[in-house]
Amino acid sequence: MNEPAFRAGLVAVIGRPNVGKSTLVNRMVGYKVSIVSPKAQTTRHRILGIDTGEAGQIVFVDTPGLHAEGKRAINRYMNRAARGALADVELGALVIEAGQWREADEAAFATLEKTGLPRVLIINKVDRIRDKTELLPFIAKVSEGRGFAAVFPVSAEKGAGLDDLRRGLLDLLPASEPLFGEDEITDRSERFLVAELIREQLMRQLGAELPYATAVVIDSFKTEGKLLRIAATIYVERSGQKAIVIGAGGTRMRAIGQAARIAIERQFERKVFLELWCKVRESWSDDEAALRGFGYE
Ligand code: GDP
Ligand code: K
Ligand code: MG
Repeated sequence: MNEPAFRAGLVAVIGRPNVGKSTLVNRMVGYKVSIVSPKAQTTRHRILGIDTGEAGQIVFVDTPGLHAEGKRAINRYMNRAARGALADVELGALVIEAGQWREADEAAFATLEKTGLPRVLIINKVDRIRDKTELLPFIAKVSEGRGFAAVFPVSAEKGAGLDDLRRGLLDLLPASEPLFGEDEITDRSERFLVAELIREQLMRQLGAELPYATAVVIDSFKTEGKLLRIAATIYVERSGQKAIVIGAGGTRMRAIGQAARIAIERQFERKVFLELWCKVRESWSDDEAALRGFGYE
């Protein structure tokens, strides 16, 4: 008998904010390629996460959740990134939360359906369902008439159901040579990942609204022997926001810097020296030139 063919292809991971798309992609590739927080719009870019095994290579395309067509340039950028992720992929994976099908899930489904791509449903956060007998009727209800080629209940956080997911996705991908090198994990640079790890702390440590007014730019990134020496600037839109990011006597800035440094050290397995600045760039999130300068293009 012939060896089963190696399979490979791109899978767009879409869904409303906070269903766990980035957590899932990180878990599948075994590396943090995409930052995670309990806030919507944590993911701003289209990011590849590459999962290579014996049987094939799944290239996950993590996306910002689709938003109502916002007025601000950053929202248009994120929507372009989310829609662009649906171009040139083999498969669309809609991620939802166990037990929930909201209007925003319906909207994400409609976007996926319009592409005409083969699609699967990933039901994440099954760890939250105490009574597992509720899961089967839920699966039946949400998959009814929606044309999913397969349905996968998983917990990205607990790592449940992920082997079945991997096998199931590979079954739906074409026989193909690998699209990326075996040891490639993402299409993003180390500089980008560092900027994102700093932004992750802003998402987590700042209050409800402020994270959306922040962007992070890496000013310098140097390897000095075993040390990684990084200088970065956090941009905000107004001076009042700068005062909040810095905090009384610089306490908040120090806490952000320390948590980011620890995260970067863990991810890159080296000692890190991180110097953080905070600057105002008026209304950067609605300024196309500023956005390009900050890496949103
Ligand atoms: P995204 O906006 O869809 O990319 O969602 P994130 O990956 O940023 O996750 C949003 C929140 O859901 C975070 O607080 C995650 O820790 C949490 N989360 C993700 N996956 C799971 C899961 O399987 N179970 C539970 N209980 N929480 C999860
Ligand atoms: K999130
Ligand atoms: Mg995300």
